[in-house]
Amino acid sequence: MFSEQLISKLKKAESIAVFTGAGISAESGVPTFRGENGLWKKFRPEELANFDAFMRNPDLVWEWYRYRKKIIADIKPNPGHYALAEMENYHKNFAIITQNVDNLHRRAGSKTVYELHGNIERNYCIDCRKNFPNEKILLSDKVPHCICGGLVRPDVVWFGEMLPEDQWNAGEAAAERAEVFFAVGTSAVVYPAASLPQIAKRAGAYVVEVNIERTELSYDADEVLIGKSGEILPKLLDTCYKK
Ligand code: BV8
Ligand code: ZN
Repeated sequence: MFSEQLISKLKKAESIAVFTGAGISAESGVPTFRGENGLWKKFRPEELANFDAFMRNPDLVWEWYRYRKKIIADIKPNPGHYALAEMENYHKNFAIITQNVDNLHRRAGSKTVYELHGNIERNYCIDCRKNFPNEKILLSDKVPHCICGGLVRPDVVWFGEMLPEDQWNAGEAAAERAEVFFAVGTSAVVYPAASLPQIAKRAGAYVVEVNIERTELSYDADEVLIGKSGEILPKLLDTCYKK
C-alpha cells in the first residue's frame, strides 16, 4: 500500500508536516463540509460562515454553531488522530496544520497543532474581545451578549477574514521545512490554507495525499493513498515505525 520511497523517507525524516481537513474527523462523526451529508449542503458558506451574515442574522448563525458545538462536545478522536499523535514521537519536528475547528488533534495527544481556522470551543465578544469558553455561555439558542452589551461570536475564521497570523506563519514554516508533507481529508478548495501543499512541494517535500477520493490536490501529489484516514494512518504507523 505504501511505496518503498515513502517508507524510507519516513524512517529518516527529521521534519514532517500534516495538513488536515474535515475528512480526518469524519470517522469521529463530525459532518464534513462538502460531502453528501456535508454541513454546507443545508447551508452555503456565504449564508452562515461570514461576518455580514452574523450581523444580519446573529441568532441564525449562532444556532448553526450551537448545533455544531453540540456535535463536537459528544465526539472523540478516531484512530487517524491517534496515529498522528503517536507519529509525532518519532520525528524531531512534527507539526499538524489543521483547518478543523474541532480540537480533536489536541484531544488525541498531538502537541504541535496549528489551527488555521480557529477553534469552535472558544468564543469572544465582537466589541471588547472578552473570551467566553463554551461552558461559560449558556448554550441558549439565542446569540449570547457580553456584559458590555456586545454580541459573542465563535472564535473561528469566517470567509473574507484573515487567518490568525501566528498560526498561518507557523504552519507555512512547517510546510517549508517538511521532508514529507501529508494532506489528509481535505478537498483543498479553501485558500490560503489550500496553498500549503504547493508551498511544501516547492520547498522540496515529498507530498502524500490521504483521501477517500481524488481531489484538486491529487495531480500534484507524489503519492495518493485512497481510503479512510482512520484506517490508512494506523497502517502507516505500523508499517513504517513499528517494524
Ligand atoms: C481570506 C471555519 C481574505 C468556519 C472555514 C470569493 C468570495 C469570498 C472569499 C473568497 C472568494 N474566492 C476565494 C475566496 C477566499 C476564501 C476561499 O478560499 N473561498 C473558497 C471556498 C473559494 N477564503 C477565505 O475567505 C479565507 N480568508 O481569504 O481572507 C483576506 C485577504 C487579505 C485581507 C483580508 C482578508 C478564510 C477561509 C476560512 C473559512 N473558514 N471554516 C467554520 O468551520 O464554520 S472554511 C471550512 O472549509 C472549514 O474550515 C474546512 O476545514 C475548510 C476546508 O474544507 P475541508 O476541511 O477540506 O472539508 P471538505 O468537506 O471540503 O472536504 C473533506 C474532504 O475529506 C473531502 O475531500 C472528502 O473526500 C474527504 N474525506 C471524507 N471522509 C474521509 C475523507 N478523507 C479521508 N478519510 C475519510 N474518512
Ligand atoms: Zn464585550
